[in-house]
Amino acid sequence: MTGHGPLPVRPDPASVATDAGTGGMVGFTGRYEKRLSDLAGVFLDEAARIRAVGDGDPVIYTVTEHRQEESELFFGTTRLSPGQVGGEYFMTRGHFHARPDRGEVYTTLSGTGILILETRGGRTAELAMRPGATAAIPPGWAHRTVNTGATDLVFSWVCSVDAGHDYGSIAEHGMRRLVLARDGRPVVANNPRFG
Ligand code: M6P
Ligand code: ZN
Repeated sequence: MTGHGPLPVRPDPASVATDAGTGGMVGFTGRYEKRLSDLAGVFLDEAARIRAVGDGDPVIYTVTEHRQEESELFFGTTRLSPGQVGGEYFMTRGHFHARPDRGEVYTTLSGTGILILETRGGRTAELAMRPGATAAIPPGWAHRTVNTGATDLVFSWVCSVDAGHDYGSIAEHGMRRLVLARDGRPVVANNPRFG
């Protein structure tokens, strides 16, 4: 006897194959889709969103995750379709983490886009997403991804299991910056709904 207590339970090491083009993961533990009908209030032009829901309600993004019992981290992929609603590119809902001391890491696997970030105190940042780009999202920064390309935007992410999602304030008035398509190119602009 050494006098030490029992060792804590730890997960076994695991390697998970991810398809960079689709975000598919072998042996994923969870998956969900968001269609345009799930994204009320996300786009400035709500009438355009409702029209597009009537025209077939496309899948906007799919989140696939791998979560192990007893691990403090989990990871996954998000595949975001190309397209626009009312002159804004398809995007995720965007969220703060419920825990203000938890960040996240994104690595773009395929496609191109913009990662929109902001703090509650009003700092903003936009980071280019292209294959191989890894973004450090610090604690306290809300994050939303926007697909500005003509193909799927696929990225992998790693996060603490206890980070949690806080959608409240962004669902209410959006983020400070939005990405508009002007003459076929992405332009970052101030959100007139904010504030
Ligand atoms: C990324 C991660 C997930 C997040 C997903 C969709 O994959 O940040 O935690 O859930 O994007 O974004 P949202 O939850 O804002 O709709
Ligand atoms: Zn997050």
